[in-house]
Amino acid sequence: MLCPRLLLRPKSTFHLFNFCYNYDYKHIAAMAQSSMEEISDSGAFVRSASTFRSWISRDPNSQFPPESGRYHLYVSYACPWASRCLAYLNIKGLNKAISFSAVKPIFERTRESDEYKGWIFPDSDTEVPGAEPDMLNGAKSIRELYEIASANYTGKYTVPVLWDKKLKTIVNNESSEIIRMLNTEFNNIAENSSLDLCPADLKDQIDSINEWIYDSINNGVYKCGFAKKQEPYNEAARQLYEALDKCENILSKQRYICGNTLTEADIRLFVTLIRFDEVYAVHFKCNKKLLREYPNLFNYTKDIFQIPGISSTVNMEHIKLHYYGSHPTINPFGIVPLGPNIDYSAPHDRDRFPA
Ligand SMILES: N[C@@H](CCC(=O)N[C@@H](CS)C(=O)NCC(=O)O)C(=O)O
Repeated sequence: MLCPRLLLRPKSTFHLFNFCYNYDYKHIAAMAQSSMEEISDSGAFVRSASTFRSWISRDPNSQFPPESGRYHLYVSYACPWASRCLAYLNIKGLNKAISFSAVKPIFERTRESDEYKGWIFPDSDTEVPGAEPDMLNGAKSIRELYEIASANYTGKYTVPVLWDKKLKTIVNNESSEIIRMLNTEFNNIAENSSLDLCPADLKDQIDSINEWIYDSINNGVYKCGFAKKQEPYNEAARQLYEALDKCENILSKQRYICGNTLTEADIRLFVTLIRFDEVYAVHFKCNKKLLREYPNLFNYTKDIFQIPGISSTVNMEHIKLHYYGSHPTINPFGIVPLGPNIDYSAPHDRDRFPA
């Protein structure tokens, strides 16, 4: 049975994760090695909480101070959660201070002794353009990194992973927290330190917008795609389109989702929108309406894509190969659809609003 506390309005998605984790969802979370296994008895996808939750902080007593060259971000270009961290590295001007590398796009067996398929590093730089071997730890998979960080780890082997080269451990694997750290804690090092994507006067508004956008859109597309019964799919799709309509309405009146200033909420929304027509519309059955049928959302997506530093975080080849190639229960033959190949660098009309 699905956690009855889900029926209550949670204060934040973080609380929602923990309520579920602490209640009858525990048995699912404890066993799940991969998101696709996180299915409740009612057939709904229920994502479990991330495990490593330490903070890089300028606090003098911090175990993880913000030192240049100390941290590494492991990502997949396919993953929206990892891509938002990558977007922050670029727009905050942190690429010299924090290194990153990307895994191969399609899940593969990580070990001969069991069946788990997950993120794998290539053997060479040339095997899959964009993906790199793990030069730091010589790991063959993201799973191995989790095992270096915690010998008894049982849980999902997800990206992003924010890695501490000095202590050889995972600092944090929760993207919503990683982006907050990148926004504030490296400002002595960041080339674009004046950019504040979560200013104090907008924080409450950003938090409350993030909450419904996460639940209905970012995670909502996964709830549509991973549902194993019709009813949870119907409900997730209903909520998804209600939220997209709401965004379309907001964006008909202002340039960005929190007003006329770019904020964290835009980066978080963007990573889902950019994947929408190419992947989610087909693979996750989010086809009631396409992104390009929403004039404001579509132009907004182009607008964010064209911010310097964002387009290089969008590797559509990896994105399509991953989703269509890594979920055999959804797409058994791994066929990657040809289209629609949207050009997000084409002109947009968002300059009609003051920025
Ligand atoms: N809460 C995490 C979610 C990360 C996540 O689910 N990543 C997916 C890729 S999009 C993953 O690595 N999945 C691996 C698996 O399910 O085995 C975050 O936002 O950082």
